[in-house]
Amino acid sequence: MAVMKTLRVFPVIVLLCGLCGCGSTRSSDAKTFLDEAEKKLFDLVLDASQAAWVQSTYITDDSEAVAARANERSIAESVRLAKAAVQFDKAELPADQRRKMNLLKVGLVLAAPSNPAESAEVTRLAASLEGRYGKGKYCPDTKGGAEKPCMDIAAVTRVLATSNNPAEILDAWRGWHTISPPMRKDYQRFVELANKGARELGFKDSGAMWRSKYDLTPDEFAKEVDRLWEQVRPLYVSLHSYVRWKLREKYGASVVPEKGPIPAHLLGNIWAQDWSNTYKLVAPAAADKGYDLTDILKKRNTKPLDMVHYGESFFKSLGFAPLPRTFWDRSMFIKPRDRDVVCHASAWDVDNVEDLRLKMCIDISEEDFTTVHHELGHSFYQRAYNKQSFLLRDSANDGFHEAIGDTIALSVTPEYLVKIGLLNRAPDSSKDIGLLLSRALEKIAFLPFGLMIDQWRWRVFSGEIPPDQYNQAWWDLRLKYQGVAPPVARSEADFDPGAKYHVAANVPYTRYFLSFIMQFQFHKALAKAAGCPAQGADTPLHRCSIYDNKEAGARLNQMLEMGLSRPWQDAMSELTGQRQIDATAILDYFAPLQKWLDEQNKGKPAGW
Ligand code: X8Z
Ligand code: ZN
Repeated sequence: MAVMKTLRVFPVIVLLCGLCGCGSTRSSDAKTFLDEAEKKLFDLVLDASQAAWVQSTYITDDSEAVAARANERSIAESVRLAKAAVQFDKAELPADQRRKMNLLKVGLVLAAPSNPAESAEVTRLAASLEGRYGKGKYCPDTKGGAEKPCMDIAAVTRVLATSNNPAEILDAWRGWHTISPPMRKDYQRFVELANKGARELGFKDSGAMWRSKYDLTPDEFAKEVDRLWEQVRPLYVSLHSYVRWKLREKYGASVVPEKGPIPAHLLGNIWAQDWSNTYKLVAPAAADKGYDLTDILKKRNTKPLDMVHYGESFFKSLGFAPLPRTFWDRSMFIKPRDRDVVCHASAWDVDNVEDLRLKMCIDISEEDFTTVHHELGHSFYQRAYNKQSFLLRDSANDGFHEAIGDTIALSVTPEYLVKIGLLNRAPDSSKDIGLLLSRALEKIAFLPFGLMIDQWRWRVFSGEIPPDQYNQAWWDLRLKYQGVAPPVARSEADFDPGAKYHVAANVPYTRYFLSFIMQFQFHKALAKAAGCPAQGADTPLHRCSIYDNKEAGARLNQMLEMGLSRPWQDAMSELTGQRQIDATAILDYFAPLQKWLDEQNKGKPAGW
């Protein structure tokens, strides 16, 4: 799908040299080629994005077909352009031209094969898989009993987040996983065709194409990811052991094992990717965090639009200009009553200039308060780089795009909530462990999930996981990385990966793993710019908010404005002084919690 820049595909352009194989070595030819390309790309992406917006906010067979065709046009042209760029491979080009030529080759998330029938087929499959996810509902079989309403993702999410009844939770978990078996055949075909397209562009497979965008080789990148996981794994294992113990106390020894994996439905989230909703179950009385933002927002009768205004105000306080009028006119903040939409939150940059939009079915909760900040991070990034030339209007790497709004959300501290009038008094430092535990249930719990999705997909694309092992391999990886197990037996009649949006919608996922690590590097650097440590040695990072600090805002903006114009290592260095993604910042942030967890876990089993 050609939508928010992070999901964007580069469409294309008239080929100056066609595919005749004639090599040009002149930088002036290259410049003409790139200029023309960027001009045409602009229109094609606009077409595809407008169609995709209608598709996602009004799912019908027709909107799907229209969007698939627009996407096909843009992808087919992108592929031709990427191939045509080869003619400049031997030319000595200025660094910016060389960079753009390379971006044409690695910029696609989906490469369609050049065969027109296959190109149409793969884009139709992409649209239909996402549509199926968007329409997904679990309709309980009432077997002649009282009728129960069908549950969409919002209803399923609510049960997982709030119910204390294991049978009810299990029913919702099992029910949501019935939306995806019908996707299995299409997904398998999609993988075949996507690989064919990627191979035509010279990549080993689609996964290798995804890994080629990080200013490193695909293999180097895979190693980086492994290195980062090794850095954070011990903290995850400590959290896992602690939470398993607490859940065992709550649900009993017959439901939660002493040593083995945690049943995946008990962690407060349908994918067990964010454990925040278990906070009330696992926080010891002496370590509560002192307030509940969901309760506060609900008691104040906060509306979805107010949630977006809170987010925008934060960015304005840093010195960013308000969002344009069209953002408020064209966004979708509430789930419409009369039609199917893709509720999964996303931020759109429809014209790649200033037609910014948010698409979200906002619920009044702390989780969605954070998600609004996440999405607006995309929006302010998109606007910050809109002065770059077209091919460079994107984040330094896709993890950066995901990290900006989350970095801001790390500044949603108790002290900040007091400042904006949502809280009367900030809890004192005796509540620090509660605050950190709550953050860890969101940030540390996510890490192995953020990693395993593409470990699965990379192997699916490479063929290491064949179609008849899709589901088994999925659960093997969930066990290996997350230490969770399915609550009921699974088989190859199931297709559990398809019950996650990003698999159905073909959105790469390693970006979130990177983001969850980088956002702590960014937060630390911005806190320093804002002078937080100067507030005294007793102002730890989890109490530091950069709200209202123009110096921090300016530093952030410097990095955002760079867009994709330089290797991500340069952008990272601009803000943090570091040239590596590095987990030291996240580990430092949670160091007091690690110590506390070690004490709690004494004498208890670790690992699974
Ligand atoms: O998909 C998202 C955002 C949109 S880019 C809401 N996230 C991942 C997910 O929901 O699985 C944010 C955190 C991880
Ligand atoms: Zn995002």
